[in-house]
Amino acid sequence: MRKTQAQHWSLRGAAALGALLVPSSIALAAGIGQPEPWQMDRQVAVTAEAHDLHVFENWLHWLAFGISLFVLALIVYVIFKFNEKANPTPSRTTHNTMIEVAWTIIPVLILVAVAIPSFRTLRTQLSDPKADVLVKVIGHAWYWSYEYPTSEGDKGGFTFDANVDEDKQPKLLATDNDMVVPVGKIVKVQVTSGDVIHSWAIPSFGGKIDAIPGRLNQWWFKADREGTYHGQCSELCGARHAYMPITVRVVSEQAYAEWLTEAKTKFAAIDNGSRLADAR
Ligand SMILES: [Cu+2]
Repeated sequence: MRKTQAQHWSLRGAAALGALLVPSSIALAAGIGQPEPWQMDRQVAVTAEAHDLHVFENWLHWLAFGISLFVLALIVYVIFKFNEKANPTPSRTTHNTMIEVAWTIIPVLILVAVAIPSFRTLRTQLSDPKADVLVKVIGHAWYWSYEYPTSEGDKGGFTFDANVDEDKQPKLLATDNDMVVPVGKIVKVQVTSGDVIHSWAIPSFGGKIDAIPGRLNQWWFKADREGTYHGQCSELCGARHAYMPITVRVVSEQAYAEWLTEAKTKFAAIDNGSRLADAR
C-alpha cells in the first residue's frame, strides 16, 4: 500500500527526532561512511577520535541548550517581575558583589569544562604513534593522488590518482581509484598540495587536514570497521572543488596485502615522476 504524503512526512519527522535523541555512535546509517537522504545525525564514527568528537559535540550542544534556557528564564522573569506595572519604583542598585563574583566564576568554570575534553581530543589528534601504514596524500586542482612509499617494504613505491567517477554511486563521492588501508592499523597520512590549498577530510574518521603547497601536514587514524568511507575536499580550491571526492576503503589485512601487490603492478606503468616532484 502506498504511503500518504502525511504519513511520509510524519515518518520523516519521527526519524529526525530519533536521530537527535539517539547518540550517533549507535545510530546506524544505511550506508556506512557516506551521507544519506534526510540524514540529521553525523556520519557513523569508526575511529576512537571520531567517537570522542561526537561525545564532545553532544556535550557542547547540551551545555549550550542549558545556557540558552537559563538566559530565556531570566528574560521571562525580568519581563514579569520588573515591568512598570509590577514594579513602579525601580531600584537604583549599581553594584552587587555576590552577583559579580558569580557571573565571573561560573563562566570560567563552564569554559574549563569545555576546555578539558577539547584539549584531550586535540592531544590525541596531535600525538604521533608509530605508523603501521604510511600514505602520502597530495591535493591537486582537482583530484587527489596517493603515494604508497617504499617504507611499505618491497610492496610500496607506487602512486596513483583518484579522480571523481561521476557514473558511480554515491554521486560525486566515488572515485575511480580508492585509497585502501587495513582495518585496526594505525595509518599515518602526510598531506600536501601540488598547487593551491586543499583539505583532506573523512567525516567517519573524525579528521580534516589542510593540504598546503610546500608544507607536509601529518595526521593519523585507526579505523575499527571495514567499509568504504567517503569525504570531500574541504577547502575551497577553485572551479571543480566540488568534484574532488575522497574514497577510503578499509579492508582486512589479507585483502590489503593482496591489493598492495595488485596496485603495484597496476600503477607501476604510470610515470609519476613529475607529479611526485611537484609535491616536494
Ligand atoms: Cu577543494
